Amino acid sequence: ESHLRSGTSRALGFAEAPQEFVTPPRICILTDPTLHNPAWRHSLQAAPQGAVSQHDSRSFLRDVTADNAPDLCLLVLDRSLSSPGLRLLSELRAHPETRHAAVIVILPEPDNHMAADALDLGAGDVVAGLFDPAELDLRIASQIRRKRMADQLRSTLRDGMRAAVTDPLTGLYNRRYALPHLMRMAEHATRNGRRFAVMLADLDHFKRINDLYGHAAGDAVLVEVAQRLRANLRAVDLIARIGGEEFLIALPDTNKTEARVAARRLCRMISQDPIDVPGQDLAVTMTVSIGVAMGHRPQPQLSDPLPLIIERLLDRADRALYGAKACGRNQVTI
Ligand code: GH3
Ligand code: MG
Ligand code: MG
Ligand code: MG
Repeated sequence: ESHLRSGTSRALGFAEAPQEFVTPPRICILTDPTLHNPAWRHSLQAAPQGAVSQHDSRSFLRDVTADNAPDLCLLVLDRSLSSPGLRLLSELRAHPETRHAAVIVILPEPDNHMAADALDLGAGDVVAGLFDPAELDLRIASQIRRKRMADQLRSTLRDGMRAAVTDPLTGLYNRRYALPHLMRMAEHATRNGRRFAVMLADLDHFKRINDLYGHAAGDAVLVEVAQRLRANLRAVDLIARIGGEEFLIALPDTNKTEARVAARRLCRMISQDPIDVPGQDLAVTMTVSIGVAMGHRPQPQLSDPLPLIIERLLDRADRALYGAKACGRNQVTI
């Protein structure tokens, strides 16, 4: 018992091991208040402060937030609590703030069944019975190292995925994101018998901006136009830059009248205030033409494949846009 006690205290003390981590690791010891094993209770109470904190497992998941999300959970299980303990492990895996935490399960004595269950449920490591304190130090450090590497990989992937679906100039979504999203919107509308609207918005005589004031001025205008369009749509609406000066906008749960009102408002928001061109003491008045097509409420049994529905929808919006251009620009055709 004394071996266990001193081992735990030292391991959790982290006198040397965690120096390698730039951001101090956050370690949570999760125990059940009814834990029967007196050795554990004693040694855990001696656990040092700092990044290490001890929690009643029942309140921990209720209280954990992004700010105190752990890098590592030491889940101290008593044999008599095996099944709630393992349930807690599943809950750690399901909770958004603990999903990526490393977990080391500590068993009071070797138990192959429980160890296998714990590993199966996502524990990174299992320690049982009496153990060498230095070894627990190393196991903890190793789990944290792996967890930190996984964090880095996840964030790199997230950045990469965001970059892959974002237009770098305006920050809007790009075509690669927009089309599958539109497909999901159409599917949702079909399933729920709702209408939705698709708009293609194209700046009028945009080429002149480039020709008269240069490409950088054109870029600045595109950024401001994107900003105005986004600011005048709902959060549920999709807006993407799908061409040089062409934007795709999709409005779920929107009927024809509402779509017309929304499109006209967008036209007005672009034309009513001139756009400053940075570094040129100049403001240009831009206008936009918008073609709108309505997503119909299809008869489920007669409905065509989604990609075909989307293609036709965009085709109708494009023809409407052409109509708006032909009728003099700065207007909506629906
Ligand atoms: P219309 O009213 O018929 O749409 O006329 P327009 O001049 O807007 O249309 P056109 O398609 O002839 O010209 C679009 C121009 O947009 C041509 C291209 O140089 C410019 N363009 C495309 N992408 C960018 C960009 O990222 N930055 C800048 N500055 N210009 C761009
Ligand atoms: Mg054009
Ligand atoms: Mg244009
Ligand atoms: Mg165009």
